[in-house]
Amino acid sequence: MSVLQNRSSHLLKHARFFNNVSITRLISMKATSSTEIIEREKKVSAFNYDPLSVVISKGDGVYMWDVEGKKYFDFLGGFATLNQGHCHPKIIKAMVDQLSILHHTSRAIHHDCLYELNEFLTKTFGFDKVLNMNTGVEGGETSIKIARKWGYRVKKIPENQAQVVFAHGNFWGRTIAAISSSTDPNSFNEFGPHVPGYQVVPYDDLGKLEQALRNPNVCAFMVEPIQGEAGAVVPSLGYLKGVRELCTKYNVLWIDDEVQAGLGRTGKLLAVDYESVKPDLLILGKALSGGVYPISAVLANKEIMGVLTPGTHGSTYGGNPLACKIAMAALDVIINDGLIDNAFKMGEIFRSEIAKRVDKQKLIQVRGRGLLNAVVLNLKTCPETSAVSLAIKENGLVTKPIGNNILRFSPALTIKENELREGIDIIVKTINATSCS
Ligand code: IF1
Repeated sequence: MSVLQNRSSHLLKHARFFNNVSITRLISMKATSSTEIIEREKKVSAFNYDPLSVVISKGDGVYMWDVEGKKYFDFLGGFATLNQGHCHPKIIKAMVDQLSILHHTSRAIHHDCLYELNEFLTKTFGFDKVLNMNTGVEGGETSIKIARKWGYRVKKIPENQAQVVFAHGNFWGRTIAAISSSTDPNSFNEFGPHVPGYQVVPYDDLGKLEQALRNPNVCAFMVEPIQGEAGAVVPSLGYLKGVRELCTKYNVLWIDDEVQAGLGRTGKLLAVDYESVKPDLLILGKALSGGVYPISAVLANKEIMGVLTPGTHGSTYGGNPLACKIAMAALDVIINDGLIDNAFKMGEIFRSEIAKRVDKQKLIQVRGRGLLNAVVLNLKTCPETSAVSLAIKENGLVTKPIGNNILRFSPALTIKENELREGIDIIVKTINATSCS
């Protein structure tokens, strides 16, 4: 049977199905249990995730409820987007108010919300210009395009010879450009050919970085100030200062990926603030919207951002009025509601309690800054983290493993001390009760 005949018979089958079952009746065949929802979701969804077996139907602050009404602490935080917690009233209000006024125009015309957000962003982070995008990975792609164009126009790198350096263990998204720099086979396997002009050096190794930056064709070094996906890997004190010095010395743009570590997550406004250094390009995402809507941004000074001229970059939704209002509210909550200091204080408690109370035979390391933390388990005495995170979920706390022996914890920065201690109790008791059967 030809492809066309095959396609039409498929459509016919579906048409017959739809004739008998109206869309509303289809939707009204609502699932009522987690098991049924998971089953039905699996049937019609790509298997690019293997989610924890919990079906959430409500979130509020640091809490979530599943379809059976069971309450959980959310220590996953929507992949560290929910710095402000679920359904923060200020952010929801900003979104709802704007939604019925103007939610999209495209950047082919001006609207009355972008100037406010970008004035606030440039003032808050100390850069001249903002380029508004949607997802974190678009922020990374945008930064690499700017860096390459700057390389050709300003550093006079020969056309198509520009090199971008990345750190081993980097993760900045799932596009072809992003996975081309990945050192995780799960991310890059069988997606080749990969983007050329990339080089990877060890993380937290200034010697190896300097060797790479000596190449006159290097236009940029893109790095996370704390590696999120690698499991909250904190570099040695002085690394970020060293990155700044080497990038200045070799006329290389430092792209600081703060999509996960930024916006208060590590107990500072930006993770680079721990060493009081400033990158050349800053990427923000995730909590820039409080997990309400995809919003990202790239910040840079005009001599760098100025290489982009009309028509050389863009996005359908980037900088839309709804996103601007949401981002303003999200930033207001982070900066004015004490979330940054709270993240610092709660992080200190989290790491010291875990280090003190988890069975020494089971714990290899607890690491992180602020409320971006990871617990590294000893697989000689502990089951794999997929089983541990399931047991922790049964005890009322949701988080997600990274690999087979790391648990990452990124609760809302609004968490109160008593809530944090309750969550720590669940984590400690569950890990200590596990056995390597
Ligand atoms: C997945 C991790 C978290 C990021 C950094 C850019 C991006 C991310 C430092 C891209 C995205 C997400 C993607 C998600 C898993 C999740 C993640 F485990 F992969 F690392 F949060 F920890 N820079 N991270 O962490 O942002 O385009 O997704 O908006 O792809 O499975 P995005």
